[in-house]
Amino acid sequence: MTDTLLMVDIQNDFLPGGALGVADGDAVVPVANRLMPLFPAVVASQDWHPADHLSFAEQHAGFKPFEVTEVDGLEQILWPAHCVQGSPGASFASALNVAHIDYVVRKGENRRIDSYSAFYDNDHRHETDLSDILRRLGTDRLYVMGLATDVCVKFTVMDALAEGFPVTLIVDGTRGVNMREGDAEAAIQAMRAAGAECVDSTALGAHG
Ligand code: VGL
Ligand code: ZN
Repeated sequence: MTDTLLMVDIQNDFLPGGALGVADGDAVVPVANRLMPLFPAVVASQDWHPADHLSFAEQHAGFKPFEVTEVDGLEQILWPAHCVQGSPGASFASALNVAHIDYVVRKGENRRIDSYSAFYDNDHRHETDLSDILRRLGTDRLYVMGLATDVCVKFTVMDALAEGFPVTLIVDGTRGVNMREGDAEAAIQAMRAAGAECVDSTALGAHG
């Protein structure tokens, strides 16, 4: 039985003080560092945008961060510029033990479309290598943690379940953007309703 740990977007820009800082986001780093050695395989996703990505508010005259518009007919939340390819903010959290990461999956590289899920872009047109990697590893269950609960973690978990991977969400290994109060809690409930098992990291020991 192979359990794979998937760490979603644990990058400097999503930590407090970062370009799109998530409150208490740095709290997931020690959880990740404790869990990685317990898993036979560790995959990390990395939000990886070109500097002119159309999810950035600054690319849309008259719009401010966290306002909503449309890009190519698809609703787009406008974010502060973040995770620009090669920038320090796009690097994995400085305190993250990156030596334990076996595979990195980058997403959000196409200027015209955002990619919350680590599997697909938001229009489900382009697929990353994540499914292939998980199948090659023989993944029987995917353990998911990271940032942010109500954005990239949620979309990744929903796609993982749709791809047929049983999912365990490591709840204390996630933190949310909470654009509206309660978003992260609602996201956890939605993931649970879709079939994800929810656990606390302290319940996890060594994994085959
Ligand atoms: C994310 C907003 C924009 C995330 C990425 O990783 O949750 N959120 N890009
Ligand atoms: Zn992004």
